[in-house]
Amino acid sequence: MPQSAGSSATAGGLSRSPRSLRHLVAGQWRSGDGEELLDVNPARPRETVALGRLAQDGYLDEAVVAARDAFPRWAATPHHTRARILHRAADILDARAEDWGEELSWEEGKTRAEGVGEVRRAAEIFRYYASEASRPVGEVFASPRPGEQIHVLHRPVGVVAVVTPFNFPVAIPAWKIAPALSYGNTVVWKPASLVPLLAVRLAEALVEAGLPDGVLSLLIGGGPLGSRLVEHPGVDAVTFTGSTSVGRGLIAACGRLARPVQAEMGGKNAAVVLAGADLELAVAEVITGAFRSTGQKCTATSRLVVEEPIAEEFLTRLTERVSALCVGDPLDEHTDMGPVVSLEARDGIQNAVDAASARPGNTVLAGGDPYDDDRMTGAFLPPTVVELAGDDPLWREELFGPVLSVRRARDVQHAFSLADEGDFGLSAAVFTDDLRAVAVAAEQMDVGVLHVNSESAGADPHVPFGGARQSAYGPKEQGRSAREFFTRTKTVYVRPSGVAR
Ligand code: UN1
Repeated sequence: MPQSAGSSATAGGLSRSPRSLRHLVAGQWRSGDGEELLDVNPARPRETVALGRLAQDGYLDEAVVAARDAFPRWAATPHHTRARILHRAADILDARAEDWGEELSWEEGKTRAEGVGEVRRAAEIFRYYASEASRPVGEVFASPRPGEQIHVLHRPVGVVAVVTPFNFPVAIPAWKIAPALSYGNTVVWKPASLVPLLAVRLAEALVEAGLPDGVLSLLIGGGPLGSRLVEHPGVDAVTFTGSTSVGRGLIAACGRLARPVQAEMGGKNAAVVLAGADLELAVAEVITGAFRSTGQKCTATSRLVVEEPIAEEFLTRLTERVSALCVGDPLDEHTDMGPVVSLEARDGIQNAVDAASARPGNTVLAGGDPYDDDRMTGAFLPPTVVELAGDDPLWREELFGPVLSVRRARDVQHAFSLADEGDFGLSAAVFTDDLRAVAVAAEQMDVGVLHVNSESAGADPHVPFGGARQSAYGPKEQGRSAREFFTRTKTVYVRPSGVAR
């Protein structure tokens, strides 16, 4: 039985009294006196999760000045000291994972298990980058001139503006802020105003861990504040994850300023199920990829390509399982899928599904219609699968919700070319045990991340993450690639005087 949003008013263990939002500016917690900000539960939009005011204008300048002042000291702080703070922050995140994970679920709408898992994931990311600080900080090259050495040093960039999305309120900030700090940069961070509470929690963890004043500032605000931060004259580099349209605007602004920018943007990621694949495994992974986090991941599986000989059987098994998913209060332990982040997001996605199902030849295999029970007051959408007659806006446009579009392929080559259609190239999943097909996928598919026999989402902290084509701009995130963005090289020619030439 699907769970209804109203059936579990007491779900979860924490008090439901609204939390207070605050900004961290130059080492001080401030309440802000911009417009009022109401942070609501997407499952019950009349319930307030947190309350506060947007950052006022002067906060931005103060935060950037504090970050500039703190930079030389932080960059010169021994890496072990920086690493100790990151480790302590990781321990605090782990210790609070249950409570903060629950708040995350309450605020963002992903299930409680996913919320807790995300806080723990952020702790792992902090640990990884704490250790990263002990790795080599440069390379030594031979010189064509006798007696000389050429040293390439990696130095921090300076003040980094961090702009993060709503869908991973803690993990995405962690994989930007942790490397920024570990390599000796200071940070001014503007999270999505839809998930400000978890941003406050992460900043609290870092303050409690002993981060010096000014090294991190947190400003809660809307898009205009983000633009002013990105273009602020005191900022040296910008890292962004979010929508393609906002990302392109930031990239253009940074281009005008000749400012380094790293942007992770949209995806329209395909799962390709080939004849001969383990269908049980593929069904389970496609469902996880498409509907976990209510499909709100840039890496979510939003397209399915299935090879003709197994299409009927695969789609039957898939739709049966999708229709049985429990959609409801994310804090209820039986819930498989919570709401999307807001009523506006819900309506936009539903409109796109309605338009697609009205186009001739397209068939809704699961979901498709909005709820008419008590879930209709929340940002709930049913998990939806639509088989398309051919190319279609639903095949190309990122909806960022629980919608999977399907096409059938004549053969392996056709399957890979369908999967590569469109402007994005973030991730893909291929289900097969055929080594030749795996080799072709690895060689030909134009994506930044490829999974074989696992869902299209997921990113480990120690390996590069990022997309091809319109999905990303600038250096990749995570692993050693993070160093490329969060440091700049200085090439030092060292020639002792008196060397015979
Ligand atoms: C994941 O697949 O677990 O915004 C992480 C996003 C991506 C992160 C995906 N930058 O969804």
